[in-house]
Amino acid sequence: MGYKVAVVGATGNVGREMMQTMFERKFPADEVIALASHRSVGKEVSYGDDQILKCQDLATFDFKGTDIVLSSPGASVSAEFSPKAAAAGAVVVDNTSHFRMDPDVPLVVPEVNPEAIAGYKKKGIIANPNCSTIQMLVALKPLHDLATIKRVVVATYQSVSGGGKAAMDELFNQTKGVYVNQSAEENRKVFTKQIAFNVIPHIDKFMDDGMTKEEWKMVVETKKILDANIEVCASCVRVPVFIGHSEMVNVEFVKGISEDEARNVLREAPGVTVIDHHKDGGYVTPAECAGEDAVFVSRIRKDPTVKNGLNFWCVSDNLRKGAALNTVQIAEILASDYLGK
Ligand code: 2RA
Repeated sequence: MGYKVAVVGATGNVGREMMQTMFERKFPADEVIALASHRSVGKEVSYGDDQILKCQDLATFDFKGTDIVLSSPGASVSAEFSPKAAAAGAVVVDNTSHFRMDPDVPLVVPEVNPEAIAGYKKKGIIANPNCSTIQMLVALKPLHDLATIKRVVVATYQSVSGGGKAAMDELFNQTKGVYVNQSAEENRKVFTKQIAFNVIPHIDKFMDDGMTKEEWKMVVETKKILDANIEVCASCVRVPVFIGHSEMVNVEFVKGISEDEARNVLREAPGVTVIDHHKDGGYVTPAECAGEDAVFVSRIRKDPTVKNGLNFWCVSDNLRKGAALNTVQIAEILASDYLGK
């Protein structure tokens, strides 16, 4: 017998990717229900190669009998409906930011802290971290085990798909517009500045200390998931790429670690693919990682300005490992190790 799974936010970028990922990985689902806001009721979404699901109304859906909810609506929608689903007996794996820092909600990257999943029993909710945190931690975990990380300085280059479908449309329309002399302003709704042929050093809202919330997430989520002693200094930047987040990561360790040791341990690490030839083209770019599951690590090299320092570049499909795949991996562990059908 398999599971009854509801996907909340089924028409969004991540919701669609969740259903695709579940199908590809043969998630043991007997029934999959697509849920969306009232205005998307009846809209069709595909599950696998040949199944079309009609979206049902999240607001009136009765979660009783649903085993697992994969949730990726807006944070305020999740704040309202995830506790309702949990109260009806489902376990919610939530991709929004709403529950991530709740001490009674585990925040999980399966390659890093799968044991934390057991904490779902407190509230019936497991949180999926932010996309930029997930890919960085998949790469940092084996390095931390080897040489203990003291401090991380990271600059991100994040694709527009992290901002949803409207953000992707904005990049597309502004790019097209440039060739027909249309001002970018005419096609600007989501971003604060032109995104086509530009980069924007601002993701999510500004906080009192000048950090953006996206940067803050990388700091606090790293502490919650990997190690509270790690200091993170993050700068998050939106770039005109459709899919795939990139990060240039500088790490300072407590113990000495050579480039080769880092490369070898990363080669063995789950979820990581090392492509690192120190020559033209010997690295992975976001255009090559779209549709892939791995976190790709390249450009591993010493930082000669500190005692135990390394730099590396990592890219990953933010809709897959940064969102849908990580959520489905959590659900897989939940199904096999905890719910036991
Ligand atoms: C972004 N971090 O890329 C968001 C998506 N979760 O905007």
